[in-house]
Amino acid sequence: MPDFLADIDRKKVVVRRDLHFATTPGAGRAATNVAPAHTINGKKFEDHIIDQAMLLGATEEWTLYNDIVNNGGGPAHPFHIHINPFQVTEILNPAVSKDPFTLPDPWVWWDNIAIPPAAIPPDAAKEDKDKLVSGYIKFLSRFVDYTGAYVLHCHILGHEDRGMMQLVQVISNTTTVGHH
Ligand SMILES: [Cu+2]
Repeated sequence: MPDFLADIDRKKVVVRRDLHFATTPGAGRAATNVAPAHTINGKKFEDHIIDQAMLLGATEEWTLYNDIVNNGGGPAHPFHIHINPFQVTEILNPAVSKDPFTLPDPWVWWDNIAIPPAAIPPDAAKEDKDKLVSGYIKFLSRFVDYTGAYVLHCHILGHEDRGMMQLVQVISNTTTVGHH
């Protein structure tokens, strides 16, 4: 195993981020003809707007949620980010269990993974039998080598093209300002 593929050191996490993926169903082909909306953290993609900025070399932990919308679970959103792969450490798939699954190390490197939809866990406690729970994915990533802008997005074309995408920018961790 080459050194650069060694597991990310959790103790080096400097930033934690939560990203919420949400699909609001449309009104279909009814007279109103409202298109579904696909958002991340409540907004659609906007060109030139940087949604996530980080320093080169930073280690971060991200949690991606598949939100409950209109008392329902949406589709699974296959999350994809360019440039740097990530290591998934924890998954909550509420269609399977109310308890998250912790992945044993050594972890797998991913560049695409589905965020499980919200569901009522089959093993929910009696008082939670009608409570939807958001699915989530937790991962560690390092922003190595590359400075500049790129994107993360849902890999379902109809979702990303309707706005389920964000601009990411990795910023140099050195300064060009000298001392006098
Ligand atoms: Cu999607």
